Amino acid sequence: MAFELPTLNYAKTALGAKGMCEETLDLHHGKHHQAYVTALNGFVAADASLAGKSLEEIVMATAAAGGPVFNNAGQHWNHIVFWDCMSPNGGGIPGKLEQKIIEDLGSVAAFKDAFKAAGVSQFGSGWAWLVLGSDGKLKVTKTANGSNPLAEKQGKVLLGCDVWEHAYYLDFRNVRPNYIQNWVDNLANYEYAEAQL
Ligand code: MN3
Repeated sequence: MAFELPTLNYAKTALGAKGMCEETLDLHHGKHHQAYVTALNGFVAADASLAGKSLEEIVMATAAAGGPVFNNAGQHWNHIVFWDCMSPNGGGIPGKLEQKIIEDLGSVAAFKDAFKAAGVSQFGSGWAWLVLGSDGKLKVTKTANGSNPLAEKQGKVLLGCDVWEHAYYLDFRNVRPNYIQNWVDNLANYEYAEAQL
């Protein structure tokens, strides 16, 4: 069965007051993400060894070699997470997650600084992540291009923020630090993150 573009849990106008406009979501979801899905389906149709595999299985199977199948499968997986990691009611951190952040990362401010630093220091395109490591501790990581914590065995993803230019250029122009700051302050769906614990 072919992979499909997921439906957003909110209207494309719903994040405008939070710093992500309708045109950004229109292009990012409807064009960029759709292009990854279309490309991935083309590769699967042309390669019997990929047929019937889940998205996670394709990401894991192609992680070591990299290349176009991995890039498009990784980006499909990353964007499925990304849409769920934002909310029109984003920004508020529920108590259980807040306590875990304080225990493992020092403070909410320290978490936000680390997340912003990860995203800003990702040279070129990539992602910033909040993950639960195999040691049971939260950590902030980053990955390049279409890679992700699944492929790099960094842990279970709680939050993922797209720092490719297409994610922020209409709303924040070239100023990636402001996009990420706004993302952790106003857009991030911490209820989703807490539910992953
Ligand atoms: Mn993207």
